[in-house]
Amino acid sequence: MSMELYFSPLACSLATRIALYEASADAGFIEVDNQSKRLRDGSDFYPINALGQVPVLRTDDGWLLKENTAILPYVADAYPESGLAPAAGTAARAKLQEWLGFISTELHKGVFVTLLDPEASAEVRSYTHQRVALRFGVLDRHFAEHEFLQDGFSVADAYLVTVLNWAQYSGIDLKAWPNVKKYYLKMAERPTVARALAEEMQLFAEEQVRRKQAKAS
Ligand SMILES: N[C@@H](CCC(=O)N[C@@H](CS)C(=O)NCC(=O)O)C(=O)O
Repeated sequence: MSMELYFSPLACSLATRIALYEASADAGFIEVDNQSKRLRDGSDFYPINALGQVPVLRTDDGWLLKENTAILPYVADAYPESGLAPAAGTAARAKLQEWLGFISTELHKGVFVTLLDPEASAEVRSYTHQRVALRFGVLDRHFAEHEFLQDGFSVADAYLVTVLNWAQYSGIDLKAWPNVKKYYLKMAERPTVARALAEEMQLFAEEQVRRKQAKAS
């Protein structure tokens, strides 16, 4: 049985798609409508994740794994030849976890979730925008001297390019952090990332059409 990823177009689950492409994994992809919490066959997503959130990975042994910070290293370890994570138990692996934690809590949840939420008030938005400079400054200084988050492309880069892709929809102009911008543009050109982004842009557009049709009917 191959791995299956429950995903929503352009959501954070894109990071795992990128990792699976990097690993040339034989994986399946199951689309979740994050508004209706339904799969394309109409079935309910909540039994898969009681929080109604993607990503969820069904492993090749058939059990379900949630949380980006758990799924991404799991995929890397399942395909060690892909070099997507340093070996477990090393300092480099601990640093990978540090980056994953930073991306998940300080960027994904700490900044982007609020800025992407159409229901967030102007006050909340303005407060969140104040948190951006410190966090993006950390990244900008890192990318002034490094091509990737670690020695080579890792699952942390897959996650980072996924959240940086939301900047354009969040009122964050990457121009203020030129090294981050350069990194994002370079990562977006990487073949696995470019493929994942193009596929999910198309799926996102199709999802918008379906939602419009459902509203009109
Ligand atoms: N703690 C989870 C959060 C995942 C998450 O925020 N997923 C978003 C998409 S990027 C989602 O499914 N949101 C829909 C919802 O919360 O209803 C993780 O890090 O994996």
